Amino acid sequence: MKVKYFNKKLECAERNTLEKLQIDRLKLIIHRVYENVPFYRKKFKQLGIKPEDIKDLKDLKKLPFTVKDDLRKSFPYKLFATPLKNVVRIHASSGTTGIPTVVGYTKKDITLWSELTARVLKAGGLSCNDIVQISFGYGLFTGAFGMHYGAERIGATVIPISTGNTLRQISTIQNFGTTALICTPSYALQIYDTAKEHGIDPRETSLKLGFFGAEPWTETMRKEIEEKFGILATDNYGLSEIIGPGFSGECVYKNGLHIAEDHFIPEIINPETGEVLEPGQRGELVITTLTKEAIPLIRYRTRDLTKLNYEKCECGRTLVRMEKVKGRSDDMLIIKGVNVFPTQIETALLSVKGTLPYYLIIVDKKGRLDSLEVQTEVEREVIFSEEAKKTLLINLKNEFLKILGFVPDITILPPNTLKRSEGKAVRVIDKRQFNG
Ligand code: DLL
Repeated sequence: MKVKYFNKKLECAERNTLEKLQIDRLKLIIHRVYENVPFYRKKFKQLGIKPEDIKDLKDLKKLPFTVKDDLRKSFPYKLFATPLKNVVRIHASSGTTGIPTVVGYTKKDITLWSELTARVLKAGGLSCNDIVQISFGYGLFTGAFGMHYGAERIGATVIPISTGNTLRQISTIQNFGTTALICTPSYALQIYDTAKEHGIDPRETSLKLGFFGAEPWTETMRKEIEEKFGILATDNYGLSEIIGPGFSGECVYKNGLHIAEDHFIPEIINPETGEVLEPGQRGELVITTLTKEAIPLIRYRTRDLTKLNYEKCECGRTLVRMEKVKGRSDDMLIIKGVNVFPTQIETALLSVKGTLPYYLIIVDKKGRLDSLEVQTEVEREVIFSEEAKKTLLINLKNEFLKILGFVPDITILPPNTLKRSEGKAVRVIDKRQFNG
């Protein structure tokens, strides 16, 4: 397989070189937040920590966590470590609770961000010969702008089409000769379905690569997308609080997402106790930014669950790899005492022939017990055959038993019933707060 690097020296650095860089940068950033962000100064003082106390990477765990609520309470600019006159860009994520979290970038932050997205794009196979269609939404969301600057930095030809108008997405792929598609995995599926409805086979187009992310998606979903489009599909992870896409991404070997460790320190903690876990143990990802100017964050709790692998990758990169994110700790449902992640339901559904990759999970209360209903679209042929319906239901029940240990209520629906998403898909409706 052809391996490409954007910054080989750093992507393949020896671990001790990387760690030396990390500790030097950590010391600087700790001084900077202490001096410039009252929120951190107060927190450090409460814990009796002075910047000079941070001498080693091991000292990181002495530092306090930062959580999403700290950003909300600092709305809009109170966590910024630099005067607004130095901030050239604002992004925000809306979330579900109302107050958005606002983040800023200095000119240097934007240059760094472009380098980091250039790295993940190159790792996933992009080159200056590619024509890149960016079908993430341009706006306050970091997905489109982040990938846009990285693709330009590589010298690829960028089509900033944004999301939506799915038919136009397809004609653009055809007319402009798009070779790489960038969007959420759920939107990629919608592009596929719309193409098929219009008699176009995405496998026959010029597409070769897909860079997907911004929401959880399973290996089964990846396989489905790769087969449907005839492309190599890589996963990209990031969050606006930290920088956006570019934090980590898969290389062509698709075996974990390389984290840009020269700019971020990842830790994995037990989400209940906050204790730092050993490499290889799964828990909540915590990130410290080392070089961000506008809004540096110390030990930011992402709520995303993953584990870290420090082994050198087949691609030659030494940067630690994080496992594909299976979900957020706050996405976890507890049904009949069993922990369930939406991605487990996706794996079960897509393992059964006849289902379509569109589903909705409805959690409710029946009396005092929680109930789980899984609605899934199935192929048209299944809907019209009692026999096929029966077989599909038996197979689904077996898969659920194997993966979840119990069988939820299953509702099968004809194609095109569930609401489609152009950005992040909504997979779960929790009615418990209304009916509890
Ligand atoms: O989703 C940034 C991004 C854009 C990443 C484009 C990749 C590609 P936010 O809108 O702030 O930022 O949402 C961040 O989305 O904490 C995860 O829960 C989830 N998430 C992002 N990427 C992945 C992924 C962008 N590849 C939140 N797999 C994060 C699973 C993901 N979850």
